[in-house]
Amino acid sequence: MTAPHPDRTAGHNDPTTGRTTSGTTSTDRAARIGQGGEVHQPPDTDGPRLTTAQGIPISDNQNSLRGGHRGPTLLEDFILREKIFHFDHERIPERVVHARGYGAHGFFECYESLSDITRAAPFQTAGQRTPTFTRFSTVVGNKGSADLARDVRGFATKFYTTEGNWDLVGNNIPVFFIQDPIKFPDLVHAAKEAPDRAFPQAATAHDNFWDFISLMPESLHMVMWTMSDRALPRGFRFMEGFGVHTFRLINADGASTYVKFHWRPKLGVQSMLWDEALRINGADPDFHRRDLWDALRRADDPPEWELGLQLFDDDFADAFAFDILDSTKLIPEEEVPLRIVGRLVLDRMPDSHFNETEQVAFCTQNVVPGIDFTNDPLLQGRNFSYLDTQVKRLGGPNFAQLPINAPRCPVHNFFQGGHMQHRGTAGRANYEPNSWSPGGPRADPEGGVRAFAETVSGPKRRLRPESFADHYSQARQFYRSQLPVEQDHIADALVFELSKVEVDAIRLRVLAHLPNIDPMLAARVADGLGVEDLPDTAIPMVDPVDLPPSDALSILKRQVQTFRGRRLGILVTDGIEDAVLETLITATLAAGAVPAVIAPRIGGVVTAAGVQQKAMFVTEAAPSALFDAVAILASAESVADLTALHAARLFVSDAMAHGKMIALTGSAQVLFACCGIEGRDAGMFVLESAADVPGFLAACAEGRFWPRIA
Ligand code: HDE
Repeated sequence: MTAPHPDRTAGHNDPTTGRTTSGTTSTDRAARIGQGGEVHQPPDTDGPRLTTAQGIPISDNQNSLRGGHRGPTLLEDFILREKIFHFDHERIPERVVHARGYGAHGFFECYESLSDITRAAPFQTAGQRTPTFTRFSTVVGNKGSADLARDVRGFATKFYTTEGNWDLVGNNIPVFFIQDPIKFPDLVHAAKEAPDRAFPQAATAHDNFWDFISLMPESLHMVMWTMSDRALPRGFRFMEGFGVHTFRLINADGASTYVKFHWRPKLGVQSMLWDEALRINGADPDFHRRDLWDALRRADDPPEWELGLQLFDDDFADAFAFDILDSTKLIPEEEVPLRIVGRLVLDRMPDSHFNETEQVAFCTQNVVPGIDFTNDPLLQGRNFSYLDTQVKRLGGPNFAQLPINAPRCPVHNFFQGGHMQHRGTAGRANYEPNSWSPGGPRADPEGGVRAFAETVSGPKRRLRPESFADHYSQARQFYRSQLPVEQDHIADALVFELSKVEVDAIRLRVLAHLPNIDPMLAARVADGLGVEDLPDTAIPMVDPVDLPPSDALSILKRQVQTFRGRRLGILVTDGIEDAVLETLITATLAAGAVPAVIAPRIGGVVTAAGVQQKAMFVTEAAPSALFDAVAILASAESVADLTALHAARLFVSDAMAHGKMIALTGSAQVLFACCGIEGRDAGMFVLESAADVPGFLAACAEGRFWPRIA
């Protein structure tokens, strides 16, 4: 990539002042751009020459070709036409789901050789690194929607292995809504905006979605997850990832081991509150992408996940209470613990969002020798869909030749032609077998990818196996594995979503399912909606059973105690003590977190010692929801600057309502009093001197101060 030449970007007419900005090589020329007469710009001496797509040098990038001084623009102006033509075609169809995404390059490092269970290239040697590209996404919203929609997140990783590309296309939730791919278009239609009114976008809080759910009880397990805080991640760096389906690992002898893939974030799983999400979607709709961008610019803090495998055999599969081919079910970690086998590190943003993140084409069918499919019907359906959708999106069959999709190992075949082909077969041999010399590539019976020789038998029918019939037991297990505050959030989310449903019958049909999950949950949601009498409970195909709670399903039971990678918002006024501010900033950085100074004016404040402290945010642009913890450093003489500001009062009352750890100077208590907050709870820390900072930051590592809001 070539950086734009400063002269070329800077030399333009300011439309408001009518004056031309400086920085051009010729003041005379700059003054004349956009004014009368011809402007012949000499080629820049220290930058490349501007050309058309055909490489023809351009003499004037400011004026189109006219007949006469004030005459018509000429059709002959191929430079104008080519530029506009190319602009007109800048967009490609957005993904039909997972349209809004953000990606980064990185690598996978294997901790130990797994050659006894798989011959897959990334798992052969301890310490071996495989380059990767990972794309995170929301599912329902369009490309321009906000990051903190209540939604599932995609977590897709392309491994550029020495034996071809392996795509692990997963989500941050380990189960899926449906059991059969034939229902996928119905699910997505129901979840996206209604076709007549084209709203709501990026939200499932509407009649169509809940109508579908109420008629498809198999979806209720995943609905418990999407109503939980898992659907409101703090950032991509704080999400788990799951391959969802059961796959196979195949070793060099052809032996198969079943596997489920799990990504574990090093920083722990962390989520936002719904009320925070509402604030953030307004204040910073790019909250998640900005978080990843910022993290990658801090060289010392690369986002990292560990890869865990759940490995099991046919005996376990036969004995397990559910069908391992049913994607609406998970295998609790208590039954099959994770074996941690490697780590994924993201270390580089794409040079171009479009070229890489938009054009990356994940296909679940991309498996390498040593990894194989199972008969999970959903996975089989996906194997068709992903290839098909890439042709539509990327315009032809040669998308694997785009740099982001191209394997980083030799590619040889007899494919030819098609849109945008630029890898030709050399010579005459474009078929096989042939008797030419050289005759081109040949199949490798030993080293080539081979399907596991599973025995397949039985009548050809359209049916749903009976082993898929229990739709409620794991939904109940999920709900009952949560801490009370997490259960509250699930109930609140159901009340919110169902309150947006306009048709009573749909709402009641959803309510009819809830007693099968948990009668108390049903009663709470009915109460929250003001429904006096619960409808008759839906009759399950198979009666739900009580499964043991699984701690791994709760975010808070597994919380990682660290402030690393988090953000501290520091609201300041003039006249604050330098030692407190400096220590707070230094200690926050030392904890691996990021301090952000917020002030009533972006120019910042003047400290007690007369130092100008610049601000990163102006108060109105920085609701406390954007930060993991906050500090309010106000001086006695200037605290009135904050009490007068609605945004500052909201900053404080939101921080309290969202259970933030809060530090404050004695003088800042005036601001709290303005918000009706008297006294202090154990999540509030007075910062009178630098010595008070460590205690506060230690508390920040605990996350929220739940007792205040639970
Ligand atoms: Fe997808 N899904 N999906 N999906 N999916 C797509 O492919 C599909 C499913 C997932 O960042 C599409 O390139 C079907 C489960 C992710 O580019 C499409 C079925 C899981 C991404 C498609 C499923 C996923 C997609 C749309 C049911 C978790 C984004 C654009 C049989 C394991 C990848 C595209 C990226 C994208 C089809 C179910 C995850 C239409 C038919 C289950 C992370 O092909």
